Amino acid sequence: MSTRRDLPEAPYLAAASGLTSSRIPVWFMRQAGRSLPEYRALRAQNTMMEACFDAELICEITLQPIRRHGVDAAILFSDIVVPLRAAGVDLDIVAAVGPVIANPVRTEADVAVLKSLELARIDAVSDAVRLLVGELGDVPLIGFAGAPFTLASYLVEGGPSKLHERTKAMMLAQPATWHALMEVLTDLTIAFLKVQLDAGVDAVQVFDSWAGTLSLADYRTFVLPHSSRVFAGVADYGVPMTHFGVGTAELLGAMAEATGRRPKTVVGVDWRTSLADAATRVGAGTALQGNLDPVVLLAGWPVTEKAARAVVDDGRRALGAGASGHIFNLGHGVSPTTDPGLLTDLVELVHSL
Ligand code: 1CP
Repeated sequence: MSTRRDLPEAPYLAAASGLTSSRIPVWFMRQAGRSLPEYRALRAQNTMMEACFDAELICEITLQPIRRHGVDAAILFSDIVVPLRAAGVDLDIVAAVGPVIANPVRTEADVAVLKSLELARIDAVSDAVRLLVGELGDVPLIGFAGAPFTLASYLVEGGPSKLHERTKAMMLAQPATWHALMEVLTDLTIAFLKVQLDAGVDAVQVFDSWAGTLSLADYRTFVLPHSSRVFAGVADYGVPMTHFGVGTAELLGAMAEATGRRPKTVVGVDWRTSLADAATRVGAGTALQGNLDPVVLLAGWPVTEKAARAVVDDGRRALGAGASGHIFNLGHGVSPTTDPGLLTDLVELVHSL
């Protein structure tokens, strides 16, 4: 384990740790990426996969939104499928589509093949983290991984999906195969987070973006034990850990449970649930992150300003309801068509409140 930076003044780390911060911290999921012209210029010369396995490019793309927006945290530029690729799964990230898996995982035999996978070192990722820790000054760096369910959804469907039908069918009809797959993915997720933590990231976020497709009962039976193992597997590092998903109103309590409700845990909330309501759902002592609807930014500044002020007010109510901190974010990622100037203005506004 490497020595980590000590950033006691960083508002993001303070809010995530339940301490008083000097201002409301703000960062944006997908802040690095297609909304930025400087990102599109770099990507025109490199495929997404090339970028994800090149330390200099990872570093540059991670820094772009820091320079431009003055956000309170950087998120490592990578993707949730990078550890699968590094372990030898044949996949690509296709422009305007997302991850596409050459041989989707549908049977017990397919899972058996995955079992032999092991995450070796991912030098580009560790080198990039070390470079970034040197470049970022007092801005914390968030590492991340996909949660086992969301990774499984790409592997089983073969690519992006709305209803996750094959994934849920496997889960319900072949529970032994399902749990075997989730075991493998849990190990891979822990290993990918450790690569980043050992190289020096200051916090981690686990993206279970598509868990909201499940009922609470199915989440508890088929997902929670595995996601809990992810958080338990990296808890010893003692850094803030965030658990995020979309459409998870009914799952927020269980998602908080998966973090182990250790000190320094954060639950991400989308725009469908008020932060005050989320605070009662997750239980006292957990910080909340969110939750401006990313589509609001497409409606222009006056609408964005009003909605952002409402999120900040809601965050204050959440603190009153027991949340240990509030980190301002969108309820999901920045839409590629967002005017980046509005994101910069939004950071300034939240910092002024
Ligand atoms: O700020 C950042 O962009 C950080 C880097 C980052 C992160 C945290 C990327 C780069 N991807 C992710 C996580 C990720 N990847 C998630 C979880 C977060 C979320 O819900 O948004 C998911 C579900 C993916 C899978 C993925 N990769 C998608 C979604 C597809 C779908 O199912 O709808 C897409 C479009 C990608 C490609 C991708 N990843 C990242 C970028 C910048 C891009 C676009 C690549 C390009 O065409 O330039």
